[in-house]
Amino acid sequence: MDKSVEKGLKRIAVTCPYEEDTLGAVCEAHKRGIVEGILVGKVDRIEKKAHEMGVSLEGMSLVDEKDDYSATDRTVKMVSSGEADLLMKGLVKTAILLKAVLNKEWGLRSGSLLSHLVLVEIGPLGRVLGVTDGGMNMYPDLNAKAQILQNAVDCYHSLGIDFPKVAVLAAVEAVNPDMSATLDGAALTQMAARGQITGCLVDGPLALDNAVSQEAADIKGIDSPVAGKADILLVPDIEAGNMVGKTAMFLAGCRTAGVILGAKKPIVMTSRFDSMDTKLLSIALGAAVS
Ligand code: COD
Repeated sequence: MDKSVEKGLKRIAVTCPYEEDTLGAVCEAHKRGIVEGILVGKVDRIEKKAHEMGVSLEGMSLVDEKDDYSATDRTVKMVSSGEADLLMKGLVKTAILLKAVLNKEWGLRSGSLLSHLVLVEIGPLGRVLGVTDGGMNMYPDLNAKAQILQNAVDCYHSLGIDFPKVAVLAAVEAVNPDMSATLDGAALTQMAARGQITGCLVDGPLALDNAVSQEAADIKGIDSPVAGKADILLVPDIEAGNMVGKTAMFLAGCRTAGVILGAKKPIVMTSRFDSMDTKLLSIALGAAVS
């Protein structure tokens, strides 16, 4: 039997781990026993980078591929065939990776919508908030939002959080027919009440302040089981989600971990500018939910 399977270790297949933060994070995760690394790409380039960084590739598998496209296709195929348990993006364009992931014959489609979730450690609040979807679906309609919400809830369940509270964010907490995010918030709340979304408590529309601050909710007189206590923030679109995540990271110095959910296996898709810490935490998150 494969040694990693014997030890219960998750195998992460990484496409094009040519830059310091990705390679460093995978080596560290491998060293700490979080995952077993499979590095796919130009092996001489990977080895040269590891040598420059002074990190060891001992115990990891290296798979030689000539370019970004063939490396990414090979990586995705390894995950969809079960040779690896999760996928990670290295120094390769997001479009190349997502096209391979969505390949109808050998990609990682599962029949569900794929969506991105980022966990943000909010120091001043002393808790972790999930934000979705600031990374994959651009302008989701109501149906897509329901699936994005369910993906995040299912992920929380697999992390041991049984009944997360979800705030559907808008700019205001009153339903305004001219603001589609408020209409979606009200509809999703009712869908959860009717059992069309399960395993969570949903309320919306809520504005960001009253979703996370009990004081703000009290001052505005909002009587809601979610207001002030949200675990997950469902944002209206990719622009809002991306800015919430990046504001927390770059302006407030929060630690984050991100993952794409809804595929056959989790996908760690961090951006080039993300730190080694973010990449390491994202690997740990992916391994935990895989
Ligand atoms: N889940 C499952 N299947 C999907 C999804 C999804 N989220 N998105 C598209 N598909 C399927 C469709 O059903 C279809 O069969 C096929 O893929 C192509 O669909 P298109 O033509 O609508 O999609 P594309 O290929 O034009 O775009 C899909 C992307 C995910 C590439 C696109 O939505 C995108 O670029 N998203 C933003 C990614 C990004 O830039 N993130 C920023 C990271 S910081």
